[in-house]
Amino acid sequence: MLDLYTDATPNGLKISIALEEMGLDYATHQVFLGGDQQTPEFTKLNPNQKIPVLVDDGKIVTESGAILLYLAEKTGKFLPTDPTQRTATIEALMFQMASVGPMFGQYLVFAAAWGDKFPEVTSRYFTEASRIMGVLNTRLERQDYLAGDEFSIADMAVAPWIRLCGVHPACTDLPLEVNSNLNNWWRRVSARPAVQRGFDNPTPYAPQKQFKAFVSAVVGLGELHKAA
Ligand SMILES: N[C@@H](CCC(=O)N[C@@H](CS)C(=O)NCC(=O)O)C(=O)O
Repeated sequence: MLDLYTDATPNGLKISIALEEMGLDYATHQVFLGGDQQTPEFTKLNPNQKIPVLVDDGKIVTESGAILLYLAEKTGKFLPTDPTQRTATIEALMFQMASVGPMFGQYLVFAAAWGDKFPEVTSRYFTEASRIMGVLNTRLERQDYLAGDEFSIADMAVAPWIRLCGVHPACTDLPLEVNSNLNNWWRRVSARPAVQRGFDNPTPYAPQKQFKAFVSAVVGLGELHKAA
């Protein structure tokens, strides 16, 4: 049995997409990121106190990139066996983990959580997230998917971040339409029924509850941080 500890955030949704695309049975345990990630029970699953976490018959896997690789190995799906294509897939996945996620994440922290209190910092991350979208656009010049001609775990990793351009108020100015290869890729990927099911699991908490609690617990503006 697969147990997914998660929430409706980009890193969590990557894994919902993978589980849906791979046709695996799993139970979803929604973690409220307003502090439940800091409980002793959750910290036992992930000492880094972040979702997602996958538990496969007692085996715990953390870090969304590692979980995607684990599931791809387990099912033999969405990670090519050909060495060149496999390397391209891992390369694109690492680019997501090291660049797309952290830069979009920091942009959101300064644009939304800090309410653009430090415009120079917001601008630095907006510029960097925009540049990264250009890199993805270039990668997609001669191929339909991020690692080649086949949809892979690299596409699953990037999709929830690009989705933000349509759903998060702070992200609507990010340059999706002008990066037409990336925009076309987004249309292709987001049209997949399993990707859509992944985006819907879990159902997000009400935005006010989610946002306030997350800012308080995580971003350094709340009681939990003062005590630390
Ligand atoms: N590198 C980690 C990052 C995970 C991560 O940042 N998760 C966020 C949600 S998207 C989280 O749990 N934040 C809660 C916190 O930082 O306390 C991964 O890819 O799994």
